[in-house]
Parts: sequence; structure tokens; C-alpha cells
Amino acid sequence: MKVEAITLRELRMPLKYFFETSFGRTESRRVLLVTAHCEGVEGWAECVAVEGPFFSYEWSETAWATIRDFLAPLLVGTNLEQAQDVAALMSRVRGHNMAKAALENALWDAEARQKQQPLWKLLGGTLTEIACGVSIGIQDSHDQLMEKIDTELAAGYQRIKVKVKPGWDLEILTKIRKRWPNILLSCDANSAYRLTDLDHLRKFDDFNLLMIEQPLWDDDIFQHAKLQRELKTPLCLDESIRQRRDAEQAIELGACRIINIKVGRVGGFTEAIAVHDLCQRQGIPVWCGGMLETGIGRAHNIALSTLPNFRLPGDVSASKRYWEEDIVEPEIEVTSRGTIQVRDEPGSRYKIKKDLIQKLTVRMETIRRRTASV
Ligand code: OSB
Ligand code: MG
Repeated sequence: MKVEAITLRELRMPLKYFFETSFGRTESRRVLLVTAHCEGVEGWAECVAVEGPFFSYEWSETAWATIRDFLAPLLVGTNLEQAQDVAALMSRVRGHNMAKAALENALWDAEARQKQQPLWKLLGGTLTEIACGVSIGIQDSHDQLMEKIDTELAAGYQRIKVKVKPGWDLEILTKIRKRWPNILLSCDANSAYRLTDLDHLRKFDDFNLLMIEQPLWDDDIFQHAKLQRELKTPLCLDESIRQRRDAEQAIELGACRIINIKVGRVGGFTEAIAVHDLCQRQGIPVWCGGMLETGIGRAHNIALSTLPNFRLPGDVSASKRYWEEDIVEPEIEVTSRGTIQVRDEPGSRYKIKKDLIQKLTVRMETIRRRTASV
């Protein structure tokens, strides 16, 4: 598989509803798409870096510049046996996992298209129906949140995750549990608490939560291990797990009992599979996280979620929760059982809506092999 060129595109796409976490509110996405051109086959992927360096240090501009100036030039002109081999070529660049993942995943996509195989099978997936949950952001009022939960439960989603932060936590969890005593419920703090909040965090044990996601520092494992020893509720790590080694450390230290895998955060499918396999061996369930993706990133999350240790509902939900019109066809839909079915017949892949993408594109650049200068 020869990598002839890489195209970068930035799209502006307003979200249907704002999405607010402890680190801020997003109303509109800057979507970064990567296309790998490989001998007549195009592979597509989405870079999940967001609009500012708040979830992680990576954001739209660092991803664009890192891909354009460093990562894509390492790849164009190379001849790869398989997409899996690409991580080694990019390892000279430290960090920038989301940028790397976009390139690697575009090549997995190209490889699947070239082999005319569903991507999920190429990844080693076995599940044909995946369980879906929703992540619901901080709202302007408690009533608004209750209404959103009501809507998502009616749609069939199997798990509700609410974003929490100091001042938007115990009171709303109390209200939710009062109205829905038995639903699968979890919360995600996106690093909004400190170990000095221990007495406060202990109160989360009253709500029979499936998990508390990333309560402490975004780069921490050690302090989470201390916290986990003090709580009954399982902790789940998101931000802290950037590679398989982090998962190994977290599991061995007892920093969490569940891991959220985001393929962008760990640098691509190869590392995501490595985290998955390690967790499976260690008896740690995983689930697939989301980053407000369009259908392109979403389709990749779905493919990853077919691996057997994705045993808990992921933040993988329908296109229509985010977009007036998604950039893939058919849009991603969720059954009334709160699942997404993956199909296996040839031609069952989502089609890319190139005309719509063209309309939404605000910048585009193609990186080709540099010709020797004179
Ligand atoms: O922490 O999981 C997170 C979105 C942006 C950044 C971080 C997170 C999220 C979500 C959204 O929770 C999940 C989704 O619906 O895509
Ligand atoms: Mg999270």
C-alpha cells in the first residue's frame, strides 16, 4: 500500500445543541478530516482534537500543523505492508496522539477498502451489535438535564452518563436517582476534583453509579489509585490513558476498575487494540469513548467497539444527536434497544458525502512527496 499523498481538510459544523463539560462549552466543531491517497484507494479518518487545549494539550491547530509539517511527510512516498506498521514510522514525534491516530486510522480505512473487507473485521472485531449510551453535558438548568435524560431513555439508550463538576453534582445526581432509581448511570468529571475533595467524593457512593470517570488530574494515575481505595464506586480513566503502558500502570496500581478507550487519545487503532487486549487479559471491562465526532470518526468508533472486551455501553450514539446533517450516508442510527448493528456484506460501509464536505470545508491542503530541490 503506497501512500501517495495526504489531504487535510477543516470543516466548520455547528452542533445541534451545545455540549458543556467541566472544562467548557462547545457550540460548533472544527472538524479535521484526513484522507490518505493510496494507489487509487482513499482512506478517510477524523482527527478528534477539539477547539482548544482543554481536554488535552492537542487542539485543532496543533493537530493540523503537526500532521502537515512532521507526520504526513514521514509517510508520503512510503510503501506499507499494512496500516499497523505506520505507528513505528511516526514514533519519532513525541505525543500528538490524536494527530497520529488520524493518519493511522485513515490508512486502516484504506487497507479495509483495498481488501474489500469491513473495517471491524480487519480490526479483529467479533460483536455484531454494540451497546450504546449517551454522554449528556452540563445544562443551563436541572430541568433541562432531566428532560434530556428522559428523551434519551425513551430513545432506548442503555446507559446515561452525565457531566459533573463542583456545584453541578450531588444535587442533580440525587434528582436523577429519585426519578430513575434503576437506570445504568455514570458521571464524568473531566478532572474537576482534587484529592482534597475526598469527603465530597465519598458522597458519590450513595448513587449506585456504574462508574465515576476521570475525577482527578488529567495526567494522573497515582492519586486515582489512592482515591479508588477510598470509594466503593468503580473509577474509570479516560484522559490519563494515552497508551497501553498507562493502562498497565493504572491496573497494577488499582487506579481504576474500568477503562474508556478513545482511539484518538491513544494514537490509533493499533494502540487501542493493545489497550483492549491488555484489559481483557486483566479482567478490566472497557468501553468506547466519544469526542463529538461526525459520522467518519463515529464509524471508526463503532468498528473498534466490536472487539469482545467492549463489555459496557459506549459513548457511541446516533448522528442526529449532534448534527442537522451528517457527512456520511446512511447516518448512524441506533435501534430502539439502544444498539448499533454492524453489517458484514460488501458495500455496507458508510458512504462519504463529498459534496457536503466540500461545502463545509474552510481550508484544505494536500501533502505530497517533496521533490528534490535544485
Ligand atoms: O470526556 O468523554 C469525554 C466530549 C469531548 C471531550 C471529552 C469527552 C466528551 C464526551 C462526549 O463525553 C462523548 C460524545 O458524545 O461524543
Ligand atoms: Mg471522559
